[in-house]
Amino acid sequence: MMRWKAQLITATGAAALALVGCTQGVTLPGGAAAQTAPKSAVVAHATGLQHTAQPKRLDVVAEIDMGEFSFSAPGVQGRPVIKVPSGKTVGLHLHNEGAVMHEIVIGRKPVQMVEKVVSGTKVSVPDGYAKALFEDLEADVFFYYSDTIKAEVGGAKFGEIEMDAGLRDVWLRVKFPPEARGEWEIGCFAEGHYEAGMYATLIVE
Ligand SMILES: [Cu+2]
Repeated sequence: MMRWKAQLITATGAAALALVGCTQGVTLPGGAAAQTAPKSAVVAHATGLQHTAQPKRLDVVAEIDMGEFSFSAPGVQGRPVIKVPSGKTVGLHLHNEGAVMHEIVIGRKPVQMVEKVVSGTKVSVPDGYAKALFEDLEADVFFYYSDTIKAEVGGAKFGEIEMDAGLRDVWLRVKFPPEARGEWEIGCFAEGHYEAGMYATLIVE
């Protein structure tokens, strides 16, 4: 893992120099984190790591970072409201910037509650959404291990993606249909995370 990190920093450091000026950042109405997809994206994340690899054929890129215990977006203060267009090919770029595992679930509220026994006491805890976006909608999922090595799952339907600490450069490539328009919530339902405030808003326009 340490070797991988060192390689990534070296590779992105060199690439960043070459790519300065190529990123066409666009602030959408409402201060969203989406931007038009540059040829090669260079985004500074909280850890200082940058990425250069991304799937092909993206019209729009939105950054989603995870940490303890919130979702964030580079350059956005506080809990982000991420706006993406329907009918275009969107790249959702997922970074776990934290020290523990986080998961990402995108769904329509309300949040579903389940009964669990914690320390001998029965409690009601959040456990996902009434409807998860990618249970019906296909996305291509990319796991980048370096700028040039990746795994890709095409046409995937899923409920959640779990990302260990240190796992960055996971991408979802998706075209939102008109019926997906409206407000969604992005949540992490690892134990205690949602209650701690680990959620954000995704609006498909
Ligand atoms: Cu979490």
